Amino acid sequence: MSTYQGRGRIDGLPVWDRCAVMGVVNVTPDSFSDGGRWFDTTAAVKHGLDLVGQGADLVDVGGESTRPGATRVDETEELRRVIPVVRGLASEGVTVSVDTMRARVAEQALAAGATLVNDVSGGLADPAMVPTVAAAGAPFVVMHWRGFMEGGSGNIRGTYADVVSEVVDELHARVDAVIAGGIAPHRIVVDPGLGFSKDAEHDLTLLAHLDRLRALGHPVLVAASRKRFLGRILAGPEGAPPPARERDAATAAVSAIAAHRGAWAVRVHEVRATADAVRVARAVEAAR
Ligand code: PMM
Repeated sequence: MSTYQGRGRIDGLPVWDRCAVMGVVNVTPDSFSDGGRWFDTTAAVKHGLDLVGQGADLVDVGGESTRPGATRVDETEELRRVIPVVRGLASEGVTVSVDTMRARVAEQALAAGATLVNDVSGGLADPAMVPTVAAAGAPFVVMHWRGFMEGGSGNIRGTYADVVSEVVDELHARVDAVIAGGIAPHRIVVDPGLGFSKDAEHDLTLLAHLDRLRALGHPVLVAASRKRFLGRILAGPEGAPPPARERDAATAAVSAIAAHRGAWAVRVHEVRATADAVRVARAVEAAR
């Protein structure tokens, strides 16, 4: 028996019979894991198509780095980076998600063919975001967010007595607000926001309790790809963390775990191994 129905269905998106794979295209010069590599429309579209060829079910296009200490790009520049890439991928039939905190970027991306809005601030950074997504009738990712991360640690505001309960409660409140703002419940995805105002212990604890996030009743997106907590695990207590691009096998391991635990989708930079991981998880589920 498949546990698929437990992942949830999202109005406005295709249905996959397993954990979906969201490939990442960062059209930025400075993302921590792949900054600068796809900072050109043609290269970014080609990269997105390559990710689909490798097994991505949808492609997440972002034009602003969210890494700690990153300065915000202005809206005009974000639009310039993102919209042609969204249009190029959507015109090839790719299901595109737009990773933005700005309503105007979301609106124009949806007009250019994007299907899903992925906002790491869960609608908090731009008060126009929720009404815009509601008016468009688009699916919306609500990530757990405690504000912009200044400085180098990424853990400002990251004090928790009980990280799982606090993240679940804060996401619950955010989901209620987003629904009150007019976004239909069946269009809402939740995301624990790994690495956002969280340290490695917090990220691991959240992954270990994915069931508590699923109990919110919305599909869960897990975005662990190449993140700092994986560097910490691989380094061991004394060692230096390997660079972001050497964390892909660890990322695929998280993908298998997240898929097995009922995540709706995993967001990854390197798709091939994760595409295999979610298929293995699906086969194991089907054998139950
Ligand atoms: N993390 C990053 C960017 N976008 N979106 C969601 N929904 N969840 C995340 O955890 C998330 C995100 C930062 O990673 P990147 O700079 O490698 O893309």
